[in-house]
Amino acid sequence: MDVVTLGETMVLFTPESSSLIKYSHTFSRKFGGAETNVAIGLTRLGHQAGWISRVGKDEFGKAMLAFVRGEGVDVSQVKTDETAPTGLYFKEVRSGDNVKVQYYRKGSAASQMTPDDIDESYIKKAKYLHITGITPALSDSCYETVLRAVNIAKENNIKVIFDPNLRKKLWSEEKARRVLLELAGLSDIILPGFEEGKFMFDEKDPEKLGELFLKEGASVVILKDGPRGAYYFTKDAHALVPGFPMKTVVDPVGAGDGFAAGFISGLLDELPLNEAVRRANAVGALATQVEGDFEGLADREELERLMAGTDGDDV
Ligand code: KDG
Repeated sequence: MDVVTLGETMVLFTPESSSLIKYSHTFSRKFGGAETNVAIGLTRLGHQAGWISRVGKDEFGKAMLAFVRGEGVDVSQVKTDETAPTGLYFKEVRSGDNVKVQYYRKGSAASQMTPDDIDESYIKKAKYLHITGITPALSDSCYETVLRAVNIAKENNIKVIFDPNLRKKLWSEEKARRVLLELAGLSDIILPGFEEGKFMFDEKDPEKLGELFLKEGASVVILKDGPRGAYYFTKDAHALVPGFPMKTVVDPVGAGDGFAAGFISGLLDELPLNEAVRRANAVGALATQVEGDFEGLADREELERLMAGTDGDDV
């Protein structure tokens, strides 16, 4: 196994008959969840990824498991919760950067995860553990579950990759800041967005932010700055790696997960840091070109076309 991740995936409904949830009578049913988005991004690039979670004992849970399995992600560690339902969410994209989400995930199956859901031997098989700041926001037991996974990884020299993925709808700002900083302090590689960095440290300068994250103990910090690209920081070097600006953005949700998948893929392929960030920028950019949280994640061919500048040459 290359990467193990844990977190909630939800059934995602997007309006069909109007672009607004309020006026739409029909919705298309998809799936979305930051951690499975990353896992799917990795399998599309030819890596092995496993997902730890819970789904409800309902038709949505069955469909979700079949779907994620079909994308090549190992779902052997996903439990079916006997009582709590699979979580849902609705997403409305008004324009490229104006997205509204409505969650129906309180008390969901995934929010019932406990530290006992983590099989130590499963995490021990991985090269990287990927976590996000969404899972600890779901419940106290989910927070404990993330900590157990991180502790197992650390005891076994498995690198922890942390994407803060701040979701203000899920918890208070004060609690979010405290827990995100705690997890940053336990991680080897941190992938914050620029806004998340500002939120966590109340600092706007990218270089200072990079230093602040490194001081938490990570060896690599990648600060994402949207279409402009991303900065990487280590104790010896830092630089901005330019992004791949797209003419339009169809759906920005999942771009950060695409970025994470591209970056981790670069690490697994042992690329130099700047090239791993370039790959991350490319996968993130492609993810914005298609509706859905993970549908636009690239395979190797699509990735190479964008990076070679031949994207769109098929017509
Ligand atoms: O990063 C994209 C995710 O935010 C989306 O897929 C849904 O996991 C999700 C969430 O918690 O919002």
